[in-house]
Amino acid sequence: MPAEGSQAEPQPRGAGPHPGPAGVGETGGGTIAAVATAVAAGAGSVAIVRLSGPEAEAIGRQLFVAPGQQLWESHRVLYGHVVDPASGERLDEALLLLMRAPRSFTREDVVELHCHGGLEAVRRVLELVLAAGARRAAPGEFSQRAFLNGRLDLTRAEAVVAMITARGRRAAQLAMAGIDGGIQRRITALRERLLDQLAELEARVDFEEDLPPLDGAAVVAELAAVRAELEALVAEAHQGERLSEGLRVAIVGRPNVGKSSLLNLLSRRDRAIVTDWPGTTRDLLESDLVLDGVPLTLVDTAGIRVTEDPLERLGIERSHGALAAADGVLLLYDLSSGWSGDDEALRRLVPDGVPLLVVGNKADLLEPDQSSLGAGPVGPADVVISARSGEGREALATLLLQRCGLGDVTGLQVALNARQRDLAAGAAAALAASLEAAQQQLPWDFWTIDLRAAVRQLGEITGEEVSEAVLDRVFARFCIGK
Ligand SMILES: Nc1nc2c(ncn2[C@@H]2O[C@H](COP(=O)(O)OP(=O)(O)OP(=O)(O)O)[C@@H](O)[C@H]2O)c(=O)[nH]1
Ligand SMILES: [Mg+2]
Repeated sequence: MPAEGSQAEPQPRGAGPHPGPAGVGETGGGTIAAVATAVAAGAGSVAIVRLSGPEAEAIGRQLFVAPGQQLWESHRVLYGHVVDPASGERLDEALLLLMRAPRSFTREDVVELHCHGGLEAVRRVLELVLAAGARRAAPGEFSQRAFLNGRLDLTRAEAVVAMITARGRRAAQLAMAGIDGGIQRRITALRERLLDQLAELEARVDFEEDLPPLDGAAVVAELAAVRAELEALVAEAHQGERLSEGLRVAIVGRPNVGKSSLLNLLSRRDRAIVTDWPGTTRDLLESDLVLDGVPLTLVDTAGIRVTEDPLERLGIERSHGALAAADGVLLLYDLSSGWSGDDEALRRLVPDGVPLLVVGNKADLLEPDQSSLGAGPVGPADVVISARSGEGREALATLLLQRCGLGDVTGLQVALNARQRDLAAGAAAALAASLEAAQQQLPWDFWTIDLRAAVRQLGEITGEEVSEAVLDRVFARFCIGK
């Protein structure tokens, strides 16, 4: 396992990569290069071309001209120009950062060329680097090298991807916990507890007579405790997944109750057309926003009613579709006209199991003495708001996230991704089978079969026990340049 701070560990230059974990082969080899930053026309002030491998420095020296007495030292920034050695043409003004092995992300020699952003200069610099002998990096190949060279475990590498793709503050915080090794430490600790039990059991299989008797109840208790922790991690992973992927929330209600106004209020911009004509919204309108750190796709829908207008009818059909596809529903009604049979009928349209929040809107139109909940015409609102004045926005946000199971995620320390979650669930199931063997008082070696399977699956999470094919699949999901 990579020890924290192992970057600084002394190692002779050019000693080559550390051996990877058992059973894992090397990737293509050679020196790889890619653009490490997002590339877009006319955008981004800086773009980075990154090289890693034995030829990185030589290629850098070939293409980069640093004026004056600047020294080519590791971890020092050089100023200069990228120059085409064939034509002498200056392609860009740039900075060059050299990080010699093993003090780099990949533990190989790394050179970064910090060029100007945009498309053209960076594209030409990359082509020059490739012409000078580097090979185009495959997706995730830098991270794969870092992993194979023992710089980081698999969970840390995957957490970097989670950070890059995080859409909200809470998802980013969880990604950071993974980068810090939160997942690796939790899983490794559980795996070691299982290995301790496995060692005890296997010793008894071979040398029962020579050893003190094994306390079967203590083994069972320990396996059950690890299993419970794994199941908790699996449950939390679902929360984490929703935090990173975001929720799809549909706003539904009768015409004119203020759905589009609510979309505008929550997205803090004038996204949807609002008029006092019932039947204004005809099509689904989506808005991506972040509510209390959680990414949300809010869907405004056409007000649902019986109508002869064919266009409006099509819109209403789509409203029904949005209801079916939602992770959560805001059912809006107009407090000033009260809760009606039509609103009740709409509530019954919300599929079972979909979190629903009944929202009373236009609170600003209520008389002060009408504003308490449950009093007659005010209706069954879970929360009362005014999309016009903004009153009740915070309460609605809090309650919506609560209903969707994301109310209190401050206790969430780490979140496994889908791959890690499936393995943790598999390990928990294997432990259940092992406990079953214990319950039936089968001989020790029956306990160990599933216990060994559980240990292997946890090892696959951190990358200690993982096949090359699995690794290739994991890193192929990374972006190029990472
Ligand atoms: N007083 C008051 N008026 C509101 C409030 N919210 C919306 N309105 C008004 O109600 C009318 C309808 O608002 P919309 O947001 O277009 O309603 P909608 O539910 O999207 O309507 P459809 O698209 O036709 O289904 C507009 O005149 C809004 O200004 C509110 O909180 N208070
Ligand atoms: Mg509308």
